[in-house]
Amino acid sequence: MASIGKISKVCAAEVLDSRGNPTVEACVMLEDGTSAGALVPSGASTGKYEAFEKRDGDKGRYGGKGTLLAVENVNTVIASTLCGMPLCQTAVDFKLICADGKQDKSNLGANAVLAVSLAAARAGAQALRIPLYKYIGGINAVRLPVPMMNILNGGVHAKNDLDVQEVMIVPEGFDSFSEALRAGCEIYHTLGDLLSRDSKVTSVGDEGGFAPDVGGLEEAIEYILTAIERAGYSKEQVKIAIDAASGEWWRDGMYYLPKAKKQFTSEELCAYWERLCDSYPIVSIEDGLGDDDISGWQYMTERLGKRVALVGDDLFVTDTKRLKMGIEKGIGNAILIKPNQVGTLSETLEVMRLARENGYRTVVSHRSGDTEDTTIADIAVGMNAGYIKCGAPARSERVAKYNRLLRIEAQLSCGAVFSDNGF
Ligand code: 2PG
Ligand code: MG
Repeated sequence: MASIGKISKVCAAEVLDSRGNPTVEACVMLEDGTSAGALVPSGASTGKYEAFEKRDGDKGRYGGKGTLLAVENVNTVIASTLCGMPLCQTAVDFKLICADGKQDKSNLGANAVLAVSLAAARAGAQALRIPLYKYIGGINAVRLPVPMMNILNGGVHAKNDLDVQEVMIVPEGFDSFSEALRAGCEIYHTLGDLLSRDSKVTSVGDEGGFAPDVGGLEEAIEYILTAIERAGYSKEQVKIAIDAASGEWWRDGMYYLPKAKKQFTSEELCAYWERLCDSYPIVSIEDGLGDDDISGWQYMTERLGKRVALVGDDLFVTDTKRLKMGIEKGIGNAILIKPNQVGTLSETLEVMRLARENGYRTVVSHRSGDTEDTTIADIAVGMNAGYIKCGAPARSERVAKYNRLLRIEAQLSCGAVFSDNGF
């Protein structure tokens, strides 16, 4: 039987993400010759409690965004910490956490740490000759996630007039992942046709969704609903989700929408979300309020928590302590999972387990600056997450995740389960 040997080499290099910014690619090699790599993504609307992403700060190189320091940390400190130890994921991640020593991983950089953590997992799976999702979840890893496809971009991801960052379709009323994905692609293409018919721009934002000027969120949703219908699907099959990323609007206890030039209190913003849910088939609102507006989140959860998923992204930052705080205070009912918000695979899986035990739904997510790395697809299946958010079916760094899920579905064959419970 195949077994996992000791780590013989750890190294890294600076490569590029989908915005042309540097990021870290790490490689872990084992004594038996197994070798695997992983790349880390990078966010734009980052929460203030996220783990620290190390950048060189040298303005003469990539505007200060170089990752040579993080790469150097992998090639020196991390390599000497891990080389010679047997590859056990939790032990590797524990050593990484200790080698950094800071809660936010600001010594070595969460980008350095995560690249190695994910590469170690890939090497482990490869050594055992099993797919990564099985390495993560064993024989329980059978559920394909419902894709939450961000087909209309705004906020800091696009230079249009929409303040809300993401308007997504959620094709959950289908028998299989591939049929759900097909519906999502057809709706995306139909939306493009509708926009160009109305002489709107069909250029795309960072996550591949269209980024037209639409005169507000309601109009954006109306366009999408028309696209769903024109593509031959119903509102029962395909729902709507939004990521407000409202932390970007929060200043001195108020929400200031920079593009619409409107301002709201927490209660007014909640009332707005409620009206929106009354009018449209919305199943999920992510970061409907900001990460420090805890009393606002309590109010929003009381008001809306029974009818929609209230997803904490910047609120929980994939962090066990933040989620525990949320559970205690009764805020939100779902958590976005981004491995680079916390820095290791083990911590990512731990927060997913905590969420499950406490009835919070999990949505595994890409970042707006992403790469060809598809690890999040395997995490979603390995942990039976239920949902994945990885952008529009456009741009290879997004499509790579969908393609990986198509391959996993084919591999699982009739053993594949597609989410049947819906938000
Ligand atoms: C989000 C993400 C991904 P970013 O807010 O959910 O869609 O954006 O990576 O810029 O934080
Ligand atoms: Mg978000």
